[in-house]
Amino acid sequence: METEILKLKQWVAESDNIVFFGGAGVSTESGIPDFRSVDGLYNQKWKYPPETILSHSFFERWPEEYYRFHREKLVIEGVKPNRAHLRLAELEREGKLKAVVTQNIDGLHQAAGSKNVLELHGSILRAYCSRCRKPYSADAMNHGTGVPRCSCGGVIRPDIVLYEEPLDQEIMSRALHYIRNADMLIVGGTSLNVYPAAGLIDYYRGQKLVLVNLSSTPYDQYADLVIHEKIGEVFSQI
Ligand code: CNA
Repeated sequence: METEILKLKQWVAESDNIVFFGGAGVSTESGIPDFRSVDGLYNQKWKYPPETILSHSFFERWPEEYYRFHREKLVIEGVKPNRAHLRLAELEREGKLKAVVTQNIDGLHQAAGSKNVLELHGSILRAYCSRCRKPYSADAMNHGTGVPRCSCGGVIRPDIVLYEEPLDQEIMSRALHYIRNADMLIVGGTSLNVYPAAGLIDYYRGQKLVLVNLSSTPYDQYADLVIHEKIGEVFSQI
């Protein structure tokens, strides 16, 4: 595996137009469980599967149950960016990395110092009223009990894309633009199972598609370099 990491290091040194596309696996080393690993949210006990609770219709129908799950499973106190987030921010400062496209909703790339972060699925650090769209601080939503309500009576919701909801088209097209023009695309910590986000990597046209993921993905066969290691450990060596 050392040879692969050395190759990645060399490619990063040679490139000045890198785009990173990542998912929940980028934050597991910060202590946030992903969905599909053995200790991920899909394998933990809850009344309903996470994709049911995190859906638009469930939120509309059972906001109390949604918020119980949200506060217990999505909000984790004291999390900090790990070596993958920090190195990505550094690569941006060095002028090598042009954008981070993420499926994560935890805000850790920005906490690490990354500026150009395209959040395909939104962020639990922002909230707004589902009726009048007035913005709210995420604090009231992420802490406390019960369903947070707006002064208009509407339910305050997280600024995340729930299942059954469309992605923000402007963010999607910006992500597509960066990926299409990248000379190197590093894909990390994602099972590449969630569409349409995962389909974005089909737009990459270069010769340096790198996958850094603990388990294999449907895209392993198309990649120019595959590293099945922890992403924080890999990024601390490049
Ligand atoms: P996923 O389907 O749970 O896949 C995560 C992948 O990461 C798996 O293939 C793991 O093998 C791999 N992995 C786990 N830890 C590491 C590690 N340390 N190094 C390298 N690889 C690792 O998650 P996806 O992101 O693919 O699925 C998309 C969903 C998950 C998005 O809608 C996210 O919003 C959602 N999600 C986000 C967070 C977060 O914001 N931190 C947490 C949990 C789920």
